[in-house]
Amino acid sequence: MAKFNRYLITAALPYANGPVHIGHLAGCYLPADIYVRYLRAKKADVKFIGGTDEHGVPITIKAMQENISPQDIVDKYYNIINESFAEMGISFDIFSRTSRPVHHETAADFFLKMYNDGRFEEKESEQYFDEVKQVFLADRYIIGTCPNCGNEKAYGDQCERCGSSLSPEELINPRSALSDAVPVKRKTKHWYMPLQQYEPWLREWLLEGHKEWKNNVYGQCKSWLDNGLQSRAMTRDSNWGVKVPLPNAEGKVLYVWFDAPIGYISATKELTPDWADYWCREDTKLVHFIGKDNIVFHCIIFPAMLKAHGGFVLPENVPANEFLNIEGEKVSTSRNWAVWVHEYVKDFPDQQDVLRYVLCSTAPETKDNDFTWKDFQDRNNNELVAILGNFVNRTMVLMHKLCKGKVPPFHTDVKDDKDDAVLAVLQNAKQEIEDALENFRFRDALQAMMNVAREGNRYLQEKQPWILAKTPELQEQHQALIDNCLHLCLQLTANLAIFCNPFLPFTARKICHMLKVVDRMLEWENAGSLKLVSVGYSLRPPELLFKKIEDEQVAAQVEKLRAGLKPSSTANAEPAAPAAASAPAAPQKPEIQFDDFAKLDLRVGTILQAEKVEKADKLLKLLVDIGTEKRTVVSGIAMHFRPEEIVGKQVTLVANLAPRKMRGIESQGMILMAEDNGKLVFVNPAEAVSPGSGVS
Ligand code: B3M
Ligand code: ZN
Repeated sequence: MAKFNRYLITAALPYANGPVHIGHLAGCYLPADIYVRYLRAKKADVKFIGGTDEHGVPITIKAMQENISPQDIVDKYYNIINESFAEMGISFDIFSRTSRPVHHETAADFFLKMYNDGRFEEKESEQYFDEVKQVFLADRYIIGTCPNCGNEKAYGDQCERCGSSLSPEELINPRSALSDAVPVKRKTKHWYMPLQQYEPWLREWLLEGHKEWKNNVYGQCKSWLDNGLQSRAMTRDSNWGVKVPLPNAEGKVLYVWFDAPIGYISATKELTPDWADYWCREDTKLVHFIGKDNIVFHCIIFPAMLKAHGGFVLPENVPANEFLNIEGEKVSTSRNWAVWVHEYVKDFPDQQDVLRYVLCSTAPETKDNDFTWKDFQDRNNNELVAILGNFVNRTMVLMHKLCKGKVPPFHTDVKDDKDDAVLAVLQNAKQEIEDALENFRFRDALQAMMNVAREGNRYLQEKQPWILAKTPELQEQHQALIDNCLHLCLQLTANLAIFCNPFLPFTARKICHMLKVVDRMLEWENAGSLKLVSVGYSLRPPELLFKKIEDEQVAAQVEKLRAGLKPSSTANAEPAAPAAASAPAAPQKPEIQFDDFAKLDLRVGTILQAEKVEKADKLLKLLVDIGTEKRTVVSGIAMHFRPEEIVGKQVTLVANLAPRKMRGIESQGMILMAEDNGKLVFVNPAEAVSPGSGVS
């Protein structure tokens, strides 16, 4: 810790081609903000850098789809994104844009320095060109038949059916994803960074030097390095982006993944004339918060660029999160399967901390995780309302009732073991929260904070000051004990404000308001103190910190999700953003023997009836004809199909799976489904067969 005198914290720059959803928040913006708020409370010298990524194919594609200029696209979404973050309390010191002149200049200079130092290879190659749209087709903007599995919709960088990594040249019958035209080959020149030259250095710096990085991050980096690095083009043919600052480079721009991370530097420049203190001094701790699809760029390519350029600090950590799914399915922006932040803040005004709490509690820190509206409601009602809100409210109400609205004194002569125990809880919590936050274990830190409120409730329950004050006579007799209990509960409440501040900044401020203390009380050095509210001080009336979320609100959100779902028809499918140099496909399961396979009894069946299962959003109850009999099957596909549209369809059934009760209905088998990026498709024979036909 002592090694660092200042902190530079970055959160990935979202593409300005759409609004942000809760997966973005959970993936990197919320953890980054929690970390930064904690550092600020510790009075650390910290800058929190953000902004939008406004270049690259994701932007130009969106512009073509909406038939407006790229500039209009980025202007529109910059505003929406910026506002969403502000509303959620993501406290950037600056939220910049890569389209600003300071960035174009910074990125061009960075490139030029590397160019002058001989860091690039200049290579001419033939690439596919769309004559209709007049653009070169990189990566995902070219579609064709996969040479390995025959999938007719494989992309130029990857086949999503068989997972193989491809180059555009390998596709059979290539077509432009933009115009459907058959592309032609054209010669084009680009500047490549020979990443393989940085491999020994990367191994030493990262694999040897940063074994403390999260397993998911370290593992991905190791596998990239073990697979061997190759030269990678750092320029593209396009009119949208940072122009390549060389003569005769008309129509060439910097590759978006070259310019975007430099955006962190440009934004710092825009923020402060002291930017170089943060970027160039060894005692700065640089931390990049990102989602898992950005790992290779932040852990391998950008560090190699920084190294090649020279003079900059390198990231000290890159605590990337995995993905957050929604209601059991992958987020898909093209299918509109997402909870949008700008809509959440409208639907749940003044409840930003609820979302912050839920997303932090279920943060995909080590593996993908699921967000469900039911869980959102449960965590609000059973944790925020019932534990934290309840403790603070009881404390305030009782203090007003039994101590005349003033902070009561603490009488050491009647102090007991229970008082000591609650004090110990406070001290331990401080340490626990610090340790967890400093090691990017945000869920654990949040739990430790909530434990303080839990213990507070337990303490109140043990002391029962309302019983001690049952009659005026009793109260008079017990006033010292009552005072002690509420004095400690008030100090605990003030400490809870400090502890919850990084996670729940709006709540922390509400507590400060009730206690009539200024925000400065929230400084971390005050944590653990028993002198946060002064004896005799009169406090404001209690106000509820959280309110119950009703079943109807949750049902409305689930309905909204389902109603907004767009079919993923391939005709107007939006090409996904170029994958992070093709993310590794799901690993194959361990090998099995033929005998293992032969145990499965697979049969084709026809769906005779389908209906929704009451009170189960995801389930459909099906009646399936398998020739010899009719089976009832409960299947988790209700989010994907309306019952009436699947009656009559043929499906493949695992007929010998042990029956299982779901929502009181016995399910007698399982239906096979293929999953394509969150979309489910029945696995059925290529032509109709008689029900009961075996599959082997
Ligand atoms: N815009 C990718 C993304 O939004 C990219 C991040 C840039 S961080 C420098 O996931
Ligand atoms: Zn394939």
